[in-house]
Amino acid sequence: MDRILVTGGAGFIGSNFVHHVIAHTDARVTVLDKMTYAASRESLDGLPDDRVELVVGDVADAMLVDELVRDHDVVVHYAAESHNDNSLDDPSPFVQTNLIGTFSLLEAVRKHDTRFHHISTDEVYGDLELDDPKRFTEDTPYNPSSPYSSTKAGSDLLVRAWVRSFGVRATISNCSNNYGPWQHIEKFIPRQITNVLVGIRPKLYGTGANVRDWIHADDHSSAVLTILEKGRIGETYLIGADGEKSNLDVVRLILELMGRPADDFDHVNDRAGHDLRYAIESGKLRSELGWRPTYGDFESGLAATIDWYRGHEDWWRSHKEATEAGYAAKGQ
Ligand code: NAD
Ligand code: TDX
Repeated sequence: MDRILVTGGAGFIGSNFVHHVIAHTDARVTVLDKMTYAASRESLDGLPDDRVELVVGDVADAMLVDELVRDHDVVVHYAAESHNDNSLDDPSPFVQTNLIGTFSLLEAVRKHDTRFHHISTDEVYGDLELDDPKRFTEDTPYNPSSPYSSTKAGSDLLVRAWVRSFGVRATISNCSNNYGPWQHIEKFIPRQITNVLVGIRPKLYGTGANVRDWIHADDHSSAVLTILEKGRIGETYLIGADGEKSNLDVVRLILELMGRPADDFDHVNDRAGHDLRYAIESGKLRSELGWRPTYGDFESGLAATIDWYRGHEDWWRSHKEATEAGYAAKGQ
């Protein structure tokens, strides 16, 4: 693992992984990123120039992808359109990047016999009832709900088919909801933190009973590196940190940690097709590969994330107004 190509490495989770790889291995990293609205060059600040290179380009550009894959030992594929609400407004870039982009990478790793790891989401499994004792496992049938999750599910199935039909050396991981620094403020947790910081009441979709299973992005990165180092080719691993919380509880905790009354939020229009609950059973990753999360305590991870947004207003302030205007137009 001398040369790793990380697609989407200037996004929230991909950039976290690049920092993790530089800190914990001797590998050199090339980031391939289209630098969409969701990317941030600052998230790659402080990395050594002689070990990290940024190539601005599209994962769906087959010629560029082929040239880059040829020169790398491993590809870790984070690049995606990632926001459910955007996929409801316009699914087209989701189909293009998440499906065609994954296809072009698979064709290149097939040609050059390159190790491939595909980053995916628990949303491919659809949702669970609030009182369902079961959680998602590697054997749960696919049942995605949104344009976003259906394109991620389709990309997973492409990877599985390329493993079986062409012997591509690939693994897949499906992770639960991430939080931490550098997450775009369109997403739930940073949206509410930055709302409080600028004096807007947090906005909860529907009743707020929906449950998400939270994991810190640092723990996601350590899990992915563990899979690259020890994972079995052809296998899927679910990544989760037993962090189930209702959205209502998360909003109340953010308000409490920021010194605001716990009821100082608004209920707004619900998301169409809103998944009720995600929950991950990550026993396979833990027992087979020995991975453990380090952020056992969501509250302290959240408090650190709040501090980070407080200290990085220069990073998010310029796009706060436009992000909120987009939501306001939908009554959200
Ligand atoms: P993000 O939106 O913050 O970052 C995505 C990155 O991909 C951006 O830097 C963007 O510029 C880049 N990108 C988009 N289209 C591209 C293209 N055509 N070519 C090259 N680069 C392109 O997303 P994120 O939250 O960091 O998610 C990264 C990956 O992790 C995605 O595959 C997502 O499905 C998966 N995932 C996310 C979560 C989560 O909670 N955020 C959970 C599980 C899995
Ligand atoms: O303002 C809001 N109010 C609100 O109640 C927003 C933006 C969201 N929500 C709700 C919707 C969800 O139930 O909060 C929950 C989390 O919403 P998002 O941050 O949009 O995440 P989600 O839709 O769960 O998807 C995330 O986790 C899985 C990532 O965005 C995906 O990329 C990942 O695959």
